[in-house]
Amino acid sequence: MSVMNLKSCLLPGCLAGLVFVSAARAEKPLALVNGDFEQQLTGWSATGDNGMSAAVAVAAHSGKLGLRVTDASDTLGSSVATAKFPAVAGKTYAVRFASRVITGNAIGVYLRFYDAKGGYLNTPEKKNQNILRMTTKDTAWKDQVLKGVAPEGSGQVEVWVHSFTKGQVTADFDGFTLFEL
Ligand SMILES: [Ca+2]
Repeated sequence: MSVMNLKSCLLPGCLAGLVFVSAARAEKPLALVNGDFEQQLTGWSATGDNGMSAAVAVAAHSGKLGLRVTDASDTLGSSVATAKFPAVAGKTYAVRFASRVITGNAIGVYLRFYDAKGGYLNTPEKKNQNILRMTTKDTAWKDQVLKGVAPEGSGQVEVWVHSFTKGQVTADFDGFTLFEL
């Protein structure tokens, strides 16, 4: 912006214009329910979790509860997923959360897109998985963000917290929010 334009921006009309541009670029929050685990696992699906995930006080980053995943198996993994939200092919989605590792690194947060028939569009075979994998260094609470572009044919998106079948890990998560950018 030139000095001339900056000066003209002192006028109320110009400022209103800036606010408008800013609003047009705003992220669109998706209605992820209970991303802070204050209502236990309400709104999350723990099907196939093998009893590894729980909302507990010791895992709280904010509020009173957070999600602790305790995976002490080399042959089973955990699974908690949000509801599925409408997704538009080509658009970028971002999940934000806080996490820390107690021990291990065999765990990640995924953004998974589905087609209209409920089929997975992100697979190891397609090499297009959106995964933010924890590292053993992440022992302090850290704000994380994982972004993913909805592939062709996308109809829905979900956030999935999954510890791997191979490997053991204990990790905490809290404060999930999901946005369409
Ligand atoms: Ca919390």
